[in-house]
Amino acid sequence: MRKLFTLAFIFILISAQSQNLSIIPNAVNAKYQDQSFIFSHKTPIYTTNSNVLSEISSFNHFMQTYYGFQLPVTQTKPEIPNIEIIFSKDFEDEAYEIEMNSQSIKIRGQKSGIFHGLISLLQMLPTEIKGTESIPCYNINDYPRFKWRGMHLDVSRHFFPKENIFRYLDILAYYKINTFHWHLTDDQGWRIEIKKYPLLTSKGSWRNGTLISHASNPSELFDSIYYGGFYTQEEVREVVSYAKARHITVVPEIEMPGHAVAAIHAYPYLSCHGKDVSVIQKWGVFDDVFCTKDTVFGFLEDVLIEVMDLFPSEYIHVGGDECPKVNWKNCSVCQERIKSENLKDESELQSYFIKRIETFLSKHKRKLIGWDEILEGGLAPNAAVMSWQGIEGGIAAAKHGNNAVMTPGSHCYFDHYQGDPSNEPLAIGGFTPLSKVYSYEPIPEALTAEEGKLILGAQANLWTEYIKTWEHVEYMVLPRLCALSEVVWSPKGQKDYEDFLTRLEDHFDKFEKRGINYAKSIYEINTEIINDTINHKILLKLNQAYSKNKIYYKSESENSKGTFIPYTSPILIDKNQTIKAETRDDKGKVLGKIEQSFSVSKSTGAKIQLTHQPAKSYSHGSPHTLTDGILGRIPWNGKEWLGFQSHPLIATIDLGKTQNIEKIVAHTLKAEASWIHLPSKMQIEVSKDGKKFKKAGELNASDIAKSGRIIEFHKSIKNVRYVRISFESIGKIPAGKSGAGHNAWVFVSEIQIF
Ligand code: TNX
Repeated sequence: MRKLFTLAFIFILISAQSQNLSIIPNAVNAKYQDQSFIFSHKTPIYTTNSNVLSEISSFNHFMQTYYGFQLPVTQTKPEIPNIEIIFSKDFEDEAYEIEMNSQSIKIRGQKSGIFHGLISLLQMLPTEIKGTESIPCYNINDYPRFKWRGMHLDVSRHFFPKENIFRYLDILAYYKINTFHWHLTDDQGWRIEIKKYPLLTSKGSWRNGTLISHASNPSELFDSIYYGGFYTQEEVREVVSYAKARHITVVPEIEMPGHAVAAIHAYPYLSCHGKDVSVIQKWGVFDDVFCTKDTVFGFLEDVLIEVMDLFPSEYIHVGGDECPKVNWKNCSVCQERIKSENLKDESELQSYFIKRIETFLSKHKRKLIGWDEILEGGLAPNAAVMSWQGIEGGIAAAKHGNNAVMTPGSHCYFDHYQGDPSNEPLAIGGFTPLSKVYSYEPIPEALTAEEGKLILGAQANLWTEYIKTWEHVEYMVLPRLCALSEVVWSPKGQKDYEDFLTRLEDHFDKFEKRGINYAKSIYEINTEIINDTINHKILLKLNQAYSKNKIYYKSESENSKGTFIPYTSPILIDKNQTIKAETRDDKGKVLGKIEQSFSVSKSTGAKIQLTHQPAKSYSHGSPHTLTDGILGRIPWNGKEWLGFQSHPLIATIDLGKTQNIEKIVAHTLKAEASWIHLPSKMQIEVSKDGKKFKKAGELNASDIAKSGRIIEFHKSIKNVRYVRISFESIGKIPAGKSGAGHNAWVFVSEIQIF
């Protein structure tokens, strides 16, 4: 009987362990084997295939970095339990199999698959290895969903030395990311040595100071630090081979024809006007771009020859984004080119530019990839499109029969906030929390199954305008990269956010132990506004990803500092107040904090109708976002705003009963680098019955320019129940500004009525 009990106990113990497989990205198939493998620093890695020794050595490099020792490698069959690596051509590229029992761990696949299998094994090891560790056995069969699983890094806005890049590549490899998109040139610095043009780095990699205020702040503040740096070709080769050993392809990006000021500073003849320009010290889009004269193509071809020599990648990224056309309009050579090539306009000239470079690359057996603006004026025949402005670029490319990589700003921009901005380091703006990244589906619904095959995969981008330190890079990337890895690797139908979060906790422990920085923003409390429009009131609901922790909150108002009490149900917001809430673990340690202020007016909690819906990606909580008492903050956080690009914002607010009003205040946004402009007109109409409206007044562009982003309309109006407010946009963004030629966005966070 006792024996039976012991057996049952062991069984329960083992079954509990079976929950412990916390591989990210989740494996396609993993079956618990009811036994354990006893692992120690003496566990040998055995193989008879010498062609996989480099994968084993990369694995051992991880072992050294994370655990301080390497496993012995042998080509004679060990007597003791061992890890056996079996090269097998029966597997697709990158696919692998792990077969485990108490005596052996067998990993099979081709070279890349074996590497991924070793990474899965690495993830199965405990955070610390003290002596012998018992590892639950799983049989795993695993392969990727997409072949382009990318992570980008901008080293122009801020420069990071090669040691940092090695660390980055380790993180990428750990999550089975196989493409590193290295953004090497931009207006703020040229970062790759080109032997034929030494001034590119000696002059073009340095700037005389950097913007320290936020780009959305009209009063610009700069430091005066001479800032720069670049990679020698020797260092580039080291990076490429470090990546290769981890089965990562490095795709270099050399920006053209826009984002070229640093190169033009080094060699002024590259622009249309030939004048000296300084390396840019702030963020945005700038008019000085490469001219379309033959000498520029000669220069770019020389540069690309050296680049292709350094990077063996199938694709070479040539940027192609955000190229203002003003200089081309005033340039006789460019205008002559438009005529001689029979082009319609400057957009077609951009297309000519990219096609000419594509022809050059394909002569050298390489493929061109560029940001989705390369669709402007016609897509080059074999070019691949990186869809960043949304998913439309990817859809258009696939419908055209071209390949695409999806990296839409809404889900894949890791320079955006991942938590409440008041708790986060300063970022460019936006709101892309972990859950949003995890929810991303790379194949757009608009594509047929056949077209869907042209989507190579997805990628996240890390632009570094606001990211100066390496710790900050890691903070922005982790844990969002973990979510992305599952999006691009694991089967679509197998995704489960709750399960992912449970696995993620084990990775957090490992980050802590290994000194890898990461964001704990998911411990933060998420706020949800409940609109009780019948009773004309709002309630604040507090949620958290981890129910293990408890939420406490207090309300601060003009007359009270408040005291923390446990949160049990949604909080009534009936006056101006700030709710401060925190999550605490069972020991009382504060894990996450949030602060939310409310400014209450007659419109707070009111019924509201929009004539046109906001753009899908900026419609959080719509339409009550405009009447929830939350005034959008700067820098802007996507979730506090409604964004309109193709339709005007027309909102009709029902105050619930007839009353007198004195003032209307609209909280709008000006963030021109993100294409968000102040409206050009705001019109007010009022009504008693919701049917017949009469105009109460309007503010025009110059009134709005005077008032700035918080637009006030003063007028005493008696007996009003319905108020209709319409905003007009400036239309197309003017030349010289970011997004020129596209429709401007109008963003509004709140309409207050007093
Ligand atoms: C747009 S994404 C850019 C970059 C900026 C980024 C900031 C793209 C092709 N161009 O130059 O750094 O926004 O989020």
